[in-house]
Amino acid sequence: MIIKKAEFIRSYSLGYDGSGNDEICVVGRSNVGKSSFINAICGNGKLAKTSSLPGRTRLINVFSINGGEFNLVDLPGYGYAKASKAEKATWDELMGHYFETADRIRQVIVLVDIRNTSIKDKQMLEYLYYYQIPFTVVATKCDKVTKSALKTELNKMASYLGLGKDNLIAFSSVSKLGISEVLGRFDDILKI
Ligand SMILES: Nc1nc2c(ncn2[C@@H]2O[C@H](COP(=O)(O)OP(=O)(O)OP(=O)(O)O)[C@@H](O)[C@H]2O)c(=O)[nH]1
Ligand SMILES: [Mg+2]
Repeated sequence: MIIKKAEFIRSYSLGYDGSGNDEICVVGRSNVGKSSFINAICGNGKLAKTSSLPGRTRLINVFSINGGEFNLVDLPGYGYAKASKAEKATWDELMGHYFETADRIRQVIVLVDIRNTSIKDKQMLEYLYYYQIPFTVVATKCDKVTKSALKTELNKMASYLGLGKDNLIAFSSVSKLGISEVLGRFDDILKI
């Protein structure tokens, strides 16, 4: 797949019931690189707002890809240690509702930091398994580990998350590693 056109549609908070189109959504811990991932695969550095401060994306942001082929959805991050109880409750409610109406979700792209895999990531995958929502795990920020250490780190991550060794895509929005693999995966997902 080639992403020729990516447009921001709108942001939603509570009560989002889908965009009326097939969706591929992006989840992951706060600051893992979700917005950067969307910008990198769309070839547009300004599409989704990124920030070095964690917990910035607090809304569901919907982007239309290739004039309606599917929608890409940037979800708020989980596991931000400094979030208040009320903020955490809002996240639970927002995401609970999002995944409840899961029929239109063709795939959840779960981003996990290559240097910082957490129990929260494991819990996210357990949740998706439980509700039988299809997902793909992408290891982000792979530019931060040396080429020689990358394979070992990926294997460690796969084993911790209970995934097959080859069921991980190594990615970096800085070096652009993994973009073509992700886009190939999107083709497979949308074909089904
Ligand atoms: N080195 C490196 N830094 C990255 C990469 N992806 C994102 N970052 C940096 O990590 C920080 C967070 O990136 P975002 O894309 O805003 O992360 P996010 O997951 O959308 O964050 P929230 O919306 O706050 O949950 C920013 O400073 C990015 O520049 C990457 O592949 N490599
Ligand atoms: Mg973000």
